[in-house]
Amino acid sequence: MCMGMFIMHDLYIFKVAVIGDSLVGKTSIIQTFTSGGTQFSRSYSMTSDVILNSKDVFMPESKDSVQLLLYDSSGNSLYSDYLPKYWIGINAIFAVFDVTCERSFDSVKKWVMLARKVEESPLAESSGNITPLGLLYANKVDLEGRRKVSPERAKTLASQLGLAYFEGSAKSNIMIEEAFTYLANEFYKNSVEDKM
Ligand SMILES: Nc1nc2c(ncn2[C@@H]2O[C@H](COP(=O)(O)OP(=O)(O)O)[C@@H](O)[C@H]2O)c(=O)[nH]1
Ligand SMILES: [Mg+2]
Repeated sequence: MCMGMFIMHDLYIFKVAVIGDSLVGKTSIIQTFTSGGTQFSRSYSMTSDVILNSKDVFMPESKDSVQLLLYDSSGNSLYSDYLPKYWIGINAIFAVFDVTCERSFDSVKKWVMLARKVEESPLAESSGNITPLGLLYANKVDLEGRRKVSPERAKTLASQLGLAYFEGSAKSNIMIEEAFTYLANEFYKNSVEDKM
């Protein structure tokens, strides 16, 4: 046996809460992302409020992998006590709104605060959570003629909330891969730095 030829690669587990109003396209975004490419993906139904999806993202330089666990929530559960339980220990927020729906944009702050409240709870601290990464994703830009929320306003909100900003479309597969890859890379960089 030639043990010297064997190189261990690490797997990093990364929990992402996908949040936003009902109908903004959360499930579509996750489906577009997980069904694309060659990496393995899975979906588990947790409750009627939460579906867990997973997909591995390969880090080409180190050959490590980041396993993204994407928590998809049904928008009606904003007032549910149940949903935040699944967010304990999240590493990132993926906040979504629909550019054709002003109200979904107005809700972003509420969702982000709710997710961060969980993150700041004693339970979250005991799980060793650090300030999560996050991004704001403006969905449905394929419906440009019906757009109600300008990129400028959305970018301003993102920076107020400390979130990176992406805009695109689950339907037309625009900036979906890029958004998740951004989060996976940032998380991976932080994790590797923490280990050193
Ligand atoms: N035109 C357009 N429709 C979209 C897009 N993403 C989602 N939808 C549609 O919006 C509706 C709600 O999507 P869904 O993923 O169920 O939203 P969720 O409630 O946030 O999970 C569905 O009819 C989707 O087909 C998009 O990028 N463009
Ligand atoms: Mg959904």
